[in-house]
Amino acid sequence: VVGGVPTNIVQNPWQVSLWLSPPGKRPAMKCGASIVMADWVITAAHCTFGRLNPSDWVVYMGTSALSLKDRPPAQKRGVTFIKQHEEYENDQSFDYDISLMKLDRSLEFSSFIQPICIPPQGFVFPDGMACYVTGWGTSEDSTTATHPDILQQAQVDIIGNKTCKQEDWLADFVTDRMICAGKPEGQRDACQGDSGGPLSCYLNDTGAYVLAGIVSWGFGCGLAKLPGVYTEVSFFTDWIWENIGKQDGYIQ
Ligand code: 4AZ
Repeated sequence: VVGGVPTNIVQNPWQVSLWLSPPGKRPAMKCGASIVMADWVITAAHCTFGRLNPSDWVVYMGTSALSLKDRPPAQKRGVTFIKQHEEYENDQSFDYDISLMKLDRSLEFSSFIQPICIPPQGFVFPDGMACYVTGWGTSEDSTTATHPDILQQAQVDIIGNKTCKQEDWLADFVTDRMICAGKPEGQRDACQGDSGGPLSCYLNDTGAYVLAGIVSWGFGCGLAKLPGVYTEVSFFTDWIWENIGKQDGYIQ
C-alpha cells in the first residue's frame, strides 16, 4: 500500500494473506484475500493462475503482523479447492480477475477473524465514496522494496467509470468488470503484493463493511490520474454464490 498507515486486524478482520508453499520450497507471501464464509476466501485470478494445485497454498488470518502468523489469535488453513473464473485469461487485460478458495477446515470467528459482506449483484458504489485498501504490499513501486510486517491501510475514493475511462486517465483499459479507486492526485494506492486483497467500503444504511473490489492492477502505484484498478465484486455476486453453492452441494 502506498500512502498508508499501519492498521490493526480488528479493523479489517476479513483480511487474509495467501502464501505459496510448494514441497521443498520455503513459503512466500503472494497475495491478499478476503474471508467471505467460514471456509471460503476470495482473491484475484492472477494470484491463482498457474498455481491451481490447492495443496501448494497456505492461508493465514487473524494477525496484522505477518511475523506473528503462526500463533494465536492467528489461524492457519490449507486449501482444498480453487475456482478461478473461467473467463480469466492470463493476458494483460486483467478482465475477470477473480478466484475463490475453499479452506480445509472452517475458521473460528473472533474479533480478529470475520467475513466481509458481498454486495448485491449490480450494486453501484457511489462516485467519491470513501473506502479502504489494505495489504502487506510494498509502500512504493520499486523492484527492491520489501513487504511491511504490519498490515497497511489507505483511504481511497471510488472513482466512477466516467472519470476513470477518460482518455488522459485509464481510458479503455477499464472494463465493466473493473472499478477504480484512489485520489485524482495519486499518492494513495495498492501496490505490489496487495493483489487479491480487499477494497472495503462501509455502508451506513446496512452498518457493515462490504467488499467493493479486489486489488487487481494499475500502471505503477500512486500516480496522478492512474488510480488503482479493482475487480468489481458486484459484477460477480451471482457467480460467487453459484460456485460456492455448487461446491458445497446446496446447488446441483
Ligand atoms: C501488483 O503488482 C499491483 N496500483 C497491484 C496493484 C497496483 C499495482 C500493482 C495498483 O500486484
